[in-house]
Amino acid sequence: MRAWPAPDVPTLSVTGPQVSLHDTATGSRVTPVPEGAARLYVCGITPYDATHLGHAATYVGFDLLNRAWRNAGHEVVYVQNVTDVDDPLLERAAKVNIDWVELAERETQLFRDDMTALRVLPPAHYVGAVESIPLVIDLVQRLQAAGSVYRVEDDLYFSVTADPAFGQESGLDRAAMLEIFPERGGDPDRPGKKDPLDCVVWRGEREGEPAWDSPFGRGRPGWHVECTAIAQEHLGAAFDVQAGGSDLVFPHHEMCAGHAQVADPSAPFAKTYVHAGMVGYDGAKMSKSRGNLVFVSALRNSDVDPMAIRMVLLRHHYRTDWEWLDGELWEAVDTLEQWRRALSLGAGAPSGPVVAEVLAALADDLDAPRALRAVDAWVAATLGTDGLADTSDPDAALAVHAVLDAALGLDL
Ligand code: 5CA
Ligand code: ZN
Repeated sequence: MRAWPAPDVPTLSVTGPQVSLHDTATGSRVTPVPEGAARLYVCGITPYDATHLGHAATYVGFDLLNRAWRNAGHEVVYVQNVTDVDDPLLERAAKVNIDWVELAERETQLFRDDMTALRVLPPAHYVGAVESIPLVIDLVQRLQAAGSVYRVEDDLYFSVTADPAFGQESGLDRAAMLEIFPERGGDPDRPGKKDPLDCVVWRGEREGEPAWDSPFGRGRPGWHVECTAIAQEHLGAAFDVQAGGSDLVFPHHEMCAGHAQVADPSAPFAKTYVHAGMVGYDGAKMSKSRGNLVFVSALRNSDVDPMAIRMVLLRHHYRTDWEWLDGELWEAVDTLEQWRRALSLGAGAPSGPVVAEVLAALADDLDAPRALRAVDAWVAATLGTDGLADTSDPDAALAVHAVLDAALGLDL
């Protein structure tokens, strides 16, 4: 699948520090040491209603990792999927009476346009579920060969007990898993299952639903195998970071880890699991099913500067849950005006410390709010909000402009 165009990113004259991240699996801070290129997988959208600000926060959050790694001198191989066939997409298409392929294409294009406007670096491999069906079939066959797959009517299930490490990614106990599972696509009560937590890897054909030929009969991929198969194909085993919103910690990333572990016990799926907090609106998590959404495209259509949207997202640390407030957008519009004014002066307060602080903050578990505070202070000193403008560094604006663009994705 086609990704979106890459923005130009300036190369900085200083190298950033190695990036440390909070790892969900161990609950601790880790500093992944990429062997060769850094390998990153971020779970992509299910394209039936894109792109709300929760999605945008997650993709901008991991864009900071992509940029921090590059600024630390690593090459990055970034992979993202598109769940372009799954229950929620088919249900929405049926509800609004539109062909599911057309709906997926339309929403995926909208997502590309939103990511382009927000200056999110595109993945090297942007991969749809439909185009990955041969990969999924191959993975299901490997899981079968490992004795971890069984049939319930026309559907194939993955047996979670086949993975001795099951639970290691989320760290949840069984009671918590059983509570969350049905809320996130699971079917614990289906008769014939060996364990309520087992998940579908191949869903047999249903009337009125799309289906593809396979050695297990006509059907379509389950959700979790899709990401496992795509990540393994494009990133190999034990890649550096598997990422997504915190709603994917369980069951999605746990199942991905489980599939990979059973298919190839010699290596883990990913070395590190990183999760973004949930963005809410009107008192609840912003979600397609709830309908309390603010869309990036709607803001863009009302002529909101995409850099102001990006700035609001950056004001919140990627791991916190937070609520979208329209007032913060208008504050960001004002702040950008100030920042642009300071940058237009050319000379300004010394750039060395602010550049170093921005890079250090981002390498410290992607602390964008701290990075922005450093820039706020530089702008205040440069404009002399206390009556003492500091223009001691003749090339300050050039250097600050470059780090804002390269590290924070703000092109001002
Ligand atoms: N296609 C699957 C992943 S394979 C999926 O979860 N799609 S999604 O469209 O529902 O979500 C896309 C990404 O946005 C996921 O990483 C998800 O964790 C994240 N996300 C969804 N809602 C929010 C929210 N309210 N706040 C922050 N991130 C969110
Ligand atoms: Zn995924």
